[in-house]
Amino acid sequence: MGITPQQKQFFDTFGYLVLPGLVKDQIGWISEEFEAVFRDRGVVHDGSQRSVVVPFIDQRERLCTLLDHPGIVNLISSLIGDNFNYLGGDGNFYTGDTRWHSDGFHTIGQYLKVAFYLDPVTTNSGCLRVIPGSHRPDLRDTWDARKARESATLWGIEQNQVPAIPLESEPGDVVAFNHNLMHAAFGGSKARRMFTINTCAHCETPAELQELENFIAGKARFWVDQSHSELMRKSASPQRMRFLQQVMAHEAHLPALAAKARLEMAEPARG
Ligand SMILES: O=C(O)CCC(=O)C(=O)O
Repeated sequence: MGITPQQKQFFDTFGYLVLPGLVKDQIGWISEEFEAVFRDRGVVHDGSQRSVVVPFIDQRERLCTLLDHPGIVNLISSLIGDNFNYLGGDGNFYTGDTRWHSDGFHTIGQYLKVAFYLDPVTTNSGCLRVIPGSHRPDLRDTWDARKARESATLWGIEQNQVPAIPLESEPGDVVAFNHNLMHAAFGGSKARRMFTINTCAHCETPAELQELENFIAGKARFWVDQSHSELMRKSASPQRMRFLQQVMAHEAHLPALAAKARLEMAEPARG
């Protein structure tokens, strides 16, 4: 149950792929578990700003099993290779618009986000919009699409008028995209439920490992000492452990960075 060569080619060319209904059969318990994470943590989302939990699927044993889901594992493996790294992810109640951005920019390695929207979302009610091709490193410095946040100055249009593809989705659909891809969302509710699984290709070279360690260092802003929860690791089968091991071996620098962040920040980051 992998993806077709054409879907892989589409992803490489445009930077994203939508799999309609990939987890449709499981969406009932996934939504219940989503709510349980926030309830257990005592997070009351009042709609004034984004509420976020990092790492997310790690918080509940059943959600951890999404990393064992054949459809999800096949999707990620088909896009970035076997033995990919699970990097954590976030669970969110989004509030309103998300301005144009990419999730960093990697010229080394392959970084992939898998997103699950738990409410129906359309073009003007908060679905993810993407600028196809904006993930390409060779275009980064020559194509102004990466400056979409400056649309008013550059092109005299609001951010929600920037030409883009809206990835409208129903609960149970899965949206995968390259971290480099420019994305945004407009017109969503003040309690838009969405969570992600972040991954990267298994690192083979010193430069790729350094990039991985840099990515892990960025987690300090969430005040976490490790990338995965103990629950995620303790409940892992040997099959799942393949996705955890390289990250576990390369996060020794994180606790000191998180300790520093706790001293310097009033609260963990919200994104
Ligand atoms: O759904 C949204 O509002 C934005 C999602 C996003 O920016 C992300 O996951 O990086």
